[in-house]
Amino acid sequence: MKHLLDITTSTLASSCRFWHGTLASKTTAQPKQMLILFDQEGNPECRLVREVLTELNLDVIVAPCPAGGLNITKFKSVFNGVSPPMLVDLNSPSVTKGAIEIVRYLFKQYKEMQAPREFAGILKSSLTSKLATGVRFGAGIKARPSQQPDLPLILYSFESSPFSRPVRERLCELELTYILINLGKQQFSDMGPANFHWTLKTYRPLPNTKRDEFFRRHGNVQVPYLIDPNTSIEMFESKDILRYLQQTYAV
Ligand SMILES: N[C@@H](CCC(=O)N[C@@H](CS)C(=O)NCC(=O)O)C(=O)O
Repeated sequence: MKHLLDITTSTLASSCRFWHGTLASKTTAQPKQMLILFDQEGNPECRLVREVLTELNLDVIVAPCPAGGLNITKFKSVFNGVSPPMLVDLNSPSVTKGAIEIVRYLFKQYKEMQAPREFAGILKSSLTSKLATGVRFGAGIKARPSQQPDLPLILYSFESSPFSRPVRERLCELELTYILINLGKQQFSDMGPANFHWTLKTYRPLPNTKRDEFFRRHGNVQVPYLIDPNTSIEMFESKDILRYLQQTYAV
């Protein structure tokens, strides 16, 4: 029942944002060094950045900074009181702070264009993003006591995915650093849940994409999908992943 409520409010949160963070560009090229995002999953500004990362099809190392946790204290002392979101790009190299500046930077650096109007109009976006945080009752904002693994976890997801959001929230609350592999939708037949695709033919992702690689490995595309190199587990199903994170890392 709790999980059903979770998925329902997560779907509502995506609707508040008009399902931004669903579609992804067809290019799959990633920068040499993975981008690093200092993030707080439930923070309205951080959401705007993650939407753009999905849409530009960029993967990122997420360093979660929930309120009241150890990371945010370190983060604020090193970066002079700045709050997330903050993006570190070792390729340029550069450090960019705040949603507006990061969104502009990402479009300029990785799409060679100015941010489109809907992203530049950050005020409207931030209101709907605050609403999205509200319908999730502030999940993914405050730290929960946790024990830390040696290696970052790996999560396949895309920003608006209602099943992936509760997993990202829990990763954030437990301050677990993870590599976020974005598998946004690149064609019409990618739409829909994992067990149904909008095509009369046999479903295939676009060739030579991250989705295609995932499909070849698993015979389908489904997110969330978690890999934990610390325990060698790999798993589908949001409910099972949430239980696993709680049992393995919450104290
Ligand atoms: N029962 C699964 C459902 C997962 C699911 O349907 N995920 C959607 C995204 S929200 C998906 O993978 N859709 C297929 C796709 O993106 O190609 C769970 O709870 O994790």
